[in-house]
Amino acid sequence: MIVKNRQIVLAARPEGLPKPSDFRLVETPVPELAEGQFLLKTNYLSVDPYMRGRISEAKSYAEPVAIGEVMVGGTVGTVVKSQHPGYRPGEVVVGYWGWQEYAVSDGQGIVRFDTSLAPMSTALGVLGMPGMTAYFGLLEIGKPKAGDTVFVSGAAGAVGSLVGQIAKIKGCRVVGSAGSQQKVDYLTGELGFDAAFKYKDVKNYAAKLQEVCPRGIDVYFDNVGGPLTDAVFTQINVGARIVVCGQIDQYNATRPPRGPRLLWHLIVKQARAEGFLVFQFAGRFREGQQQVAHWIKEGKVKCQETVVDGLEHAPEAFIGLFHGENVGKQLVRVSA
Ligand code: NAP
Ligand code: FER
Repeated sequence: MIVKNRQIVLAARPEGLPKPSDFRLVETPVPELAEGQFLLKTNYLSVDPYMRGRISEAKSYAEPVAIGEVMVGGTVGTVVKSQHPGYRPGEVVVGYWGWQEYAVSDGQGIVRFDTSLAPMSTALGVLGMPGMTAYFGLLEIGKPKAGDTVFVSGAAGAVGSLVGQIAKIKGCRVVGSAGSQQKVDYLTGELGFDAAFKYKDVKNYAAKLQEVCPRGIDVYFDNVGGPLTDAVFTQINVGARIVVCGQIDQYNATRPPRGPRLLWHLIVKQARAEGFLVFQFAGRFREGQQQVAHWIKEGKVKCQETVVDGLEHAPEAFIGLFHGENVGKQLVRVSA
């Protein structure tokens, strides 16, 4: 006889940068379990940049979250009660039941998480969606070769920090950009980046890139877009690969950006810019997870997380992504 659920619902469609009042905490009773259902208790929920798109009007790869609906998002939790033959209390599972303390499931969209690989929080980070984005985006779209210069923007975040570490494992020279000196020191100190810079201090991005990537850029893993990305086009080598992963610089824009026309650089450098969605590699996630888990065990990959406590703080944690408040993967711990 469990009790009440706490949920965060979308209260309003944000204009520009989301605000706490665009979200609302509600209490609802947890429904009784029917045959074939089980009850999940959320341990961690994920906040991610893509959610900005899901709460705007525009239909994208999925329907937008409706006003009054529970916020979407990746979750990891524990089965606490079951009327389902396939799930027992105590099992740790990953899914997309969103920003709430409890959820009733029939198993759809639920995947077991093997806690012998790594702690359960990594199911939303290095071993989850952002981790697979870094792994397949870099290796399959970026195709780095030993000796290449790989430049990663948003380098201290969930995706970027893993991209840089994998590029190092592959024998590349790795350079990153991030929003604070603390992050820059973390990249070059803890993560073994060859160079990094604080983009917020830079006036001339092209000159800065020339300084930190004197042999040009072979692979650009783009998490941010905007003027920094514009400058990268001027610094690419023949045969370069631009991995278009994210454009967070644009996610809160209220009108379409107007930038320089840059495709000329792809012609003269016989280069490729390719967008991708992590889900196109869904059939290979097991392989990616096993490999990244192996690197963690070997000490070659570090999985930094920024954790805030309490479901009620999920909106601030989400908004914090746009202010660079996170190092590594931003998580909300909903229950221990
Ligand atoms: P994250 O990097 O952990 O968090 C977002 C970071 O973006 C912040 O920490 C902040 O760091 C930086 N940022 C915010 N506003 C910025 C701006 N205007 N210019 C430059 N940097 C800014 O997030 P993530 O989950 O790893 O995602 C990284 C990117 O990958 C996002 O663009 C996301 O949409 C994309 N993504 C794509 C896919 C796909 O399938 N294509 C999948 C997952 C993620 P600073 O302190 O450095 O500013
Ligand atoms: C993301 C940014 C964009 C992401 C997905 C998208 C899963 C997809 C956008 C679209 O289909 O329009 O970070 O992560």
